[in-house]
Amino acid sequence: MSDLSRRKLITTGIAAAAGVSGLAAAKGLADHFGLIPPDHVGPYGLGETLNYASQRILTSHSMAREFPSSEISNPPFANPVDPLGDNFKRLLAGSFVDWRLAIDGMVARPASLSIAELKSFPSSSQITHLACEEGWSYIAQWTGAPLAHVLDSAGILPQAKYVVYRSIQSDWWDSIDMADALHPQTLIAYGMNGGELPVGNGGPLRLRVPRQLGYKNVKYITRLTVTDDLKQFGKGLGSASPEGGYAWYAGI
Ligand SMILES: Nc1nc2c(c(=O)[nH]1)N[C@H]1C(S)=C(S)[C@@H](COP(=O)(O)O)O[C@H]1N2
Ligand SMILES: [Mo]
Repeated sequence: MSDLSRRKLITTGIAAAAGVSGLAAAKGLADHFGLIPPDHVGPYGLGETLNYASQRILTSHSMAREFPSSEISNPPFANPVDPLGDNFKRLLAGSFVDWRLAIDGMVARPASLSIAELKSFPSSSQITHLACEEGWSYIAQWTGAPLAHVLDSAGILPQAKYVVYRSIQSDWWDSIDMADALHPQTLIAYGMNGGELPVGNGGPLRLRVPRQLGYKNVKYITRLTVTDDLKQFGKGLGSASPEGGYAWYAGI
C-alpha cells in the first residue's frame, strides 16, 4: 500500500473512530475556522477535512526540517516528466530570457516577472527533502525568491485565501492556502545545489513547498493567481491532483 493510501486509511479510520456526532462537531469546527479543503467532496472528503484542519490548527507555522550539506543526495533522481512542448523548447533555446511568471487575481499590482527580476528579490536557500508519494525522495539545496516577497511586491488583497500556480504543462496546476504561501520556506525556486535549477527538476522555475509532498512542487511555473475561491479553477478541487485521486492538502 502506498503511503498516500495508508494516510487516507488512517484519516478515514480516525473519522470512523470519532463517531458520527464527534465528526459532525469536528467538521463544524473546521468550517467555522475556514478550514474546509477544496476536495472535501468525494469518498475521502471527510478524512481530507479532518487531516487538513487538524494540521492547520496544530502545525501551521512549523518549519520543514533542514539538513547539513553533507546529506545532499547525489545524484538527484529526476521524476520522469512528459515531453516538454515546442513552446518550452523555444524558451530553452533562448536560455529562458523570455520566460515570464505572471501574477494576477487578487493583487493590487498584477505583474509579469522575468527570471532576472525574480533573481533580484532577496534570495533564500534551504537544504530540504522532497518526497514523492510513489516512495522515493531526495535531499537538495534549493534557492529562490520566497513566495511571500513576490506576493508582497504585487500587493495581496485582504480577501485572498489561496494561491493557484500553473505550469507550462497545462495538466499540472495546483494551489496552496495563505499559511503555506506566506511560509518562509516556500520558494519560487530557480536554483539547485549551487547551480541553475536543472530542467529535469523543473527549471527554470518551480514552486518549492517543502511542507508538502513532491507533487505539490509544480515544475515549469508560468502563472500565480491569488484568489478567495478555488471553485472557478478546473473541476473546482483546487488542483489537478485530486482529479487523479491525490489529496489537495499533502502536508508532511
Ligand atoms: N509540471 C510538472 N510538475 C511536477 C511533475 C510533473 O510531472 N510536471 N511531477 C510532480 C511529482 S509527482 C513529483 S514527486 C515532483 C518530482 O520532483 P523532481 O523531478 O525534482 O524529482 O515534481 C512534481 N511536479
Ligand atoms: Mo510524485
